[in-house]
Amino acid sequence: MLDSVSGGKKTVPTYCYNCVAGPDLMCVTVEDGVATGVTPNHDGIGIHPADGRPCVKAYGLVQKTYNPNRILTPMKRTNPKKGRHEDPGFVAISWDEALDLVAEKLRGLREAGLLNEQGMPRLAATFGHGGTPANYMGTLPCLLAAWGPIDFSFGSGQGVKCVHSEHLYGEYWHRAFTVAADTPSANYIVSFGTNVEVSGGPCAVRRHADARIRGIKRVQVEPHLSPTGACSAEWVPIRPKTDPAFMFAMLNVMLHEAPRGKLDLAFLRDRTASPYLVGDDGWYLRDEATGKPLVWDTVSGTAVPHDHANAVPALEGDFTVPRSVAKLPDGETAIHQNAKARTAFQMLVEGMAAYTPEWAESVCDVPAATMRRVATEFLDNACVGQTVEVNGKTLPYRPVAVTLGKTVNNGWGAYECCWARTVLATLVGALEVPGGTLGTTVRLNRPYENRLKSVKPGEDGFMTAQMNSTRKGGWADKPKGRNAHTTLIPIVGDSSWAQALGPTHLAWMFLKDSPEGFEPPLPPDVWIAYRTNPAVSFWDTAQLSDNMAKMPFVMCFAYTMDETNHMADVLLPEATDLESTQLIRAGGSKFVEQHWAHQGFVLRQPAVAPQGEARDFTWITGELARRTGLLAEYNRAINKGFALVPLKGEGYDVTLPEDQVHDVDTIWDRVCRAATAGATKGEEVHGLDWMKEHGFFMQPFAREDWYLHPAMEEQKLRYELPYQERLMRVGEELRRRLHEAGIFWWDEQLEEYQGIPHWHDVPGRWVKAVERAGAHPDDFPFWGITTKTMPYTTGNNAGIPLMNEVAGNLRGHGSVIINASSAKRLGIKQGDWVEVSSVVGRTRGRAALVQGCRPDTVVIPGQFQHWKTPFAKDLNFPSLNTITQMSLELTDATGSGADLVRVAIAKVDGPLAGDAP
Ligand SMILES: Nc1nc2c(c(=O)[nH]1)N[C@H]1C(S)=C(S)[C@@H](COP(=O)(O)OP(=O)(O)OC[C@H]3O[C@@H](n4cnc5c(=O)[nH]c(N)nc54)[C@H](O)[C@@H]3O)O[C@H]1N2
Ligand SMILES: Nc1nc2c(c(=O)[nH]1)N[C@H]1C(S)=C(S)[C@@H](COP(=O)(O)OP(=O)(O)OC[C@H]3O[C@@H](n4cnc5c(=O)[nH]c(N)nc54)[C@H](O)[C@@H]3O)O[C@H]1N2
Ligand code: SF4
Ligand SMILES: [Mo]
Repeated sequence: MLDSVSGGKKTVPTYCYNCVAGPDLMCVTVEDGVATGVTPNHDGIGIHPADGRPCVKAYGLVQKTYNPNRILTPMKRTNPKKGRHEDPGFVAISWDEALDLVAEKLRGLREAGLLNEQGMPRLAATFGHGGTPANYMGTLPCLLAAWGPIDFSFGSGQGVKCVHSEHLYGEYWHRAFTVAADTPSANYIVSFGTNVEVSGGPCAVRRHADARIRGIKRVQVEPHLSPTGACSAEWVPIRPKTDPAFMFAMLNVMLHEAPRGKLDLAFLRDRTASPYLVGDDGWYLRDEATGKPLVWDTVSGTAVPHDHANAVPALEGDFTVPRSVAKLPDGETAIHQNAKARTAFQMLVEGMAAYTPEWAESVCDVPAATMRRVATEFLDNACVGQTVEVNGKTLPYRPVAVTLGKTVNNGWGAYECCWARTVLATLVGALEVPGGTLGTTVRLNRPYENRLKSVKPGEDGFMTAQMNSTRKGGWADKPKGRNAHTTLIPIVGDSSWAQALGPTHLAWMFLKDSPEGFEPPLPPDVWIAYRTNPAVSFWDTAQLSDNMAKMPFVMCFAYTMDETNHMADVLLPEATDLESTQLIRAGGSKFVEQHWAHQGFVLRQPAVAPQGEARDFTWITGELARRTGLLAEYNRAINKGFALVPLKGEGYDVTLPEDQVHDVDTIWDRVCRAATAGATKGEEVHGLDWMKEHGFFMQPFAREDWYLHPAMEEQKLRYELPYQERLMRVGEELRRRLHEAGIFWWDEQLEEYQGIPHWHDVPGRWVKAVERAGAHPDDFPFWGITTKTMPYTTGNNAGIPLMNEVAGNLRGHGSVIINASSAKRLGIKQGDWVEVSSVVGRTRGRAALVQGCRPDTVVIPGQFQHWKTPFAKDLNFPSLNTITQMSLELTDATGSGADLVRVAIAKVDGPLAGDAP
């Protein structure tokens, strides 16, 4: 797009990627060098799924730029004591002094050795909010790559409390780091707490609005009526954390009440492990010669390997297999003669037999008839047997999907929910086909830009899986990072994103106490944090802040003061969203509902000059590289592609000399050229100037590439469902390894490794946690939950007044949402101050009385209760994070937890005094 310049006014195209639902296109209006407004980028019409529109949050970027509370010079701490109640005594320093100070520290680390005496990286780094900081940190990834081992163990609110189990199981089963409905083609969606009208950004909102016009039915299952519930066809107020029971009941109806013929039997037979034969001991029966799982061939009436040509495997029946072997844990095998066999599908059918809707009714507090009807509607809308043409290719058409929100797909119960959701899809063949349940992108597998390319044959007829070894000798008995991801979480793997997806709260907790048999890790010598505020976004924030104060040297890239950089030694103010340059990928299929029919690159450019002394991230990084003595390695990393794409490829070479510092525009000009040349096989090469003018470079992305199905069919692969034989074996091996090492505190987590999941009292775990803390469960009779709101992107923009102004129009903003009849019982009226307390703390806010909330649940939207962030700290808003437990017992086998806690609520006179915790 041409910058339209008239008078002193111009329109500058750029992107917003302030939340995981991005990136979205937008333009900035600039008058006489001052940003005065944000508008859609109309050049995105027909290209961007929301036709070039950003969401309300992007409109806050003008205030963000001119926020009078910005940190506009580098600063250093003068008070060596750290803690919430210590004044850091920050003083302004020059860039030279700041960069030298950091570089000297970093050089010292390199001299001492990159790993400390425990074998842990001396340098640690934390980036927040679902990986979005990467879209603002310029070439920092190149310096990180040049550095060597870095510990990404210390989490923020992102990771373990954010869609975490779904990330791990989603990628494992169908390359789905996040999971979405194929909204443009779906007719029926059951959403368990997916607040997509709020959390999905303009792309999702647009897709769902269009789908409603088409007549889609969405059933919103969640304890309080979110805006998503409000614009759904039906709201089902389920008891918190009982979602697995609801989904099990749906499975029960589909497997025990509906005629078999209503299921997609061919899909189950050919694309899943349903026909694999399971012995009485729970292991697959395998072919002796090849070790391949056996199926029962109905043509020959014999057991044959799963990939036997022309076999027609049975889904059900009683079989005896004359000779077979089983693959036991630790590489042992068992030989079976005349083994009795059931299919994996039968294991599923039997496993779900007890979970009738009548059973689930008392667990979920939802009428059995509702669950039965939802299951039946799901089945009736599935269109089993139908096909649709996509770009001339015939694909199955299954317009039904199930989606899960972040308290459902996190923490205990999340395994069961992720499993049940994916099995529901397979029963009607609605996994990864038009209209169905889809993955969006990959992060544990590669390549990131097209998840289809990560589908490759692995073990047992399934696709490859990233798995940390649990074998003797292979298992990481010594953790390589402070959250022990390779030691505790086999399924997270060990790719570049894996560590940040380990049990990142353990890294914080172990700074204080480490459990038996586990050497307490030393803190990192240097911790770097950017666009993250764990002191507000995580659980038990008071304890977390105390632990953070133990970090010996902290460097924060800082926008304003906040609760995390309060603990810093050095603050570096980078040029923010509208002031700096970066090229990123956009389009294809990405997080949430970013499904485009295009794919390419979009530029962020300085619409205005940086405020004060703020400097472009790429400039800061280059200086740090030079002063640390890593310039050549850093430039090499840029050339290799760590800024975005390799600078050399077929037919082009725009690599940079390694021995000199390059300015920001030179680097991004090369990246723009390499990106466009690489995408067009050298036919179109566009530099930074072209990109600044046009904003983005896009090419068509095939719609059929939204779906994994063709890649699975071509390679004759099966989804690893419903039975989890491999996870059972991995779990048993992990149990042995941990016990050999004297670690017994992960035993509850080990129970999660089951072939067919079964119900355990999921909500009861939070009640028990109250007891274990020495309190009486009856004293905390309510559930406390949280929810996102449209104008806020986590705690990222809590300091922007415009967002608060807009949010004032939303029910419950900055308040404690409570059911009106529960409030009446407690003598609480609209607007009264209330205190919500738990075993770890208390928080206060005004009561917002509503009908649309379960009587046993209170909701605290967003993440507030700041004590440092300017403007936000004066709002006196409550936060669930102050009162949510951070504990081992509330951690599931993937290492995640949930934003959920048992609470009491009482009327009080006013806010907490001053800086009370
Ligand atoms: N109560 C509650 N807690 C939650 C959630 C919830 O829904 N409710 N959600 C959870 C989830 S899903 C996630 S992903 C996490 C996210 O939590 P975090 O990963 O910690 O990320 P943010 O809260 O976005 O933190 C952003 C910080 O970056 C600062 N910042 C903003 N812009 C800039 C900038 O341009 N430059 C610099 N240097 N700094 C900037 C902000 O001031 C803020 O302090 O929160 C989790 N915590
Ligand atoms: N506007 C905005 N959009 C965002 C973000 C943001 O901060 N603001 N953050 C982004 C990020 S990092 C993430 S992870 C996603 C998260 O996206 P979502 O998961 O869609 O977001 P939430 O609003 O946290 O969803 C919580 C919903 O779950 C319900 N809920 C709570 N407990 C339970 C339960 O036990 N069972 C059921 N069935 N429902 C329950 C609540 O009622 C609430 O409506 O959003 C992304 N998009
Ligand atoms: S949804 Fe809004 S905040 Fe998130 S990336 Fe898009 S425009 Fe930015
Ligand atoms: Mo998140």
